[in-house]
Amino acid sequence: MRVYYSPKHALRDSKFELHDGQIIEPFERPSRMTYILNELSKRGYNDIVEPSDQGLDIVLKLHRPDYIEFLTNVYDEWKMLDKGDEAMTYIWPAATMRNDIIPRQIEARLGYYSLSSDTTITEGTWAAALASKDCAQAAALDLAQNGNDVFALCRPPGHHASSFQFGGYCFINNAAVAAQTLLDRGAKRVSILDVDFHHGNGTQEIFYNRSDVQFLSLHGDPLDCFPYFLGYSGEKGSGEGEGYNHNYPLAEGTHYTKWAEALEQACQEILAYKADAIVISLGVDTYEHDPISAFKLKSADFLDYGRRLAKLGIPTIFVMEGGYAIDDIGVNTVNVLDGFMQT
Ligand code: Q9C
Ligand code: ZN
Repeated sequence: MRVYYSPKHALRDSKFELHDGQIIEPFERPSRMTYILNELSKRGYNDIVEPSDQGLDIVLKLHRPDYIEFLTNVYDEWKMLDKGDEAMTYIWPAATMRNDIIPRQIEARLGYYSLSSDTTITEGTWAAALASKDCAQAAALDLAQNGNDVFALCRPPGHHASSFQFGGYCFINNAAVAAQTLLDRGAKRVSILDVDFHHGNGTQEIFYNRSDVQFLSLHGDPLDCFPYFLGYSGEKGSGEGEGYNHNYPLAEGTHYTKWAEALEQACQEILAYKADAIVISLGVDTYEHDPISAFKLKSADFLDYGRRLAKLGIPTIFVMEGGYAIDDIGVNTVNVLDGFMQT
């Protein structure tokens, strides 16, 4: 299986994250990629390609132009104002205030264009996010042209990024970029299956009223788990998109047997939809030792569900999302790919 990867991910190197009322080293850090690359090489995945610049055309079909312009310029603006090294905010358009105003002040705009305080913006963040998106887009083009299953080793991740908000360590929705690329290259129907521990709120929002993309997500029950305000089972899609959104919220502490039952339901929906291609939002933060998540999957379980995904018999792109148990992130990620390839 070919891997798309860019060393430019390392330009995203934030020094802090707000967590449990403290400032800590971010969970989403560059060394995550080192562990995955080492395991790939150990198991003979040597076809690793750096993508070229894929431009912004596809991105602008998914994200609002003012959001992309904001992300392009925000760090330079921030630095001109002599603030700290990393841009972050303290205010959001709360439900009791107006959300139809885009103020001038920079923290206010950071609040308008974000959904959480866990994601600062550093000097190299936008360059890294663009390179990450290029991995997903080049992988999708490869699949469209050659029919090969591919792995987009994206960092920063993407599934929390909505049409106009960053957060949850995400800026551009890489899985959405992969799906849109496949559609633009002739696919009629694409399923995005999100197996990251967290609900893919951004992906859901982007495609909520469309029928050409089916979105399915297995995740920690948002009553207890980030992103809290989306990902409930009653969210089915709207307008044209009604019936094309499927959420499988699962209780904290869920073990593989229960998780695999939900996966099986999602697989049946994908088959009924007759998807031409599948994008897997591959987060391995479902792992039992993940520091910020609450499922109980063991390393061998990743092999098992890789095999299940292969049985669908549909061309597949894996897009890297979360996973913060860094010592084991390589083994768990490549287990999914190996399980998929063995079948
Ligand atoms: N205590 C992904 O897995 N972090 N994102 C909030 C606050 C949110 C995870 C931490 C977790 C986002 C791609
Ligand atoms: Zn996650």
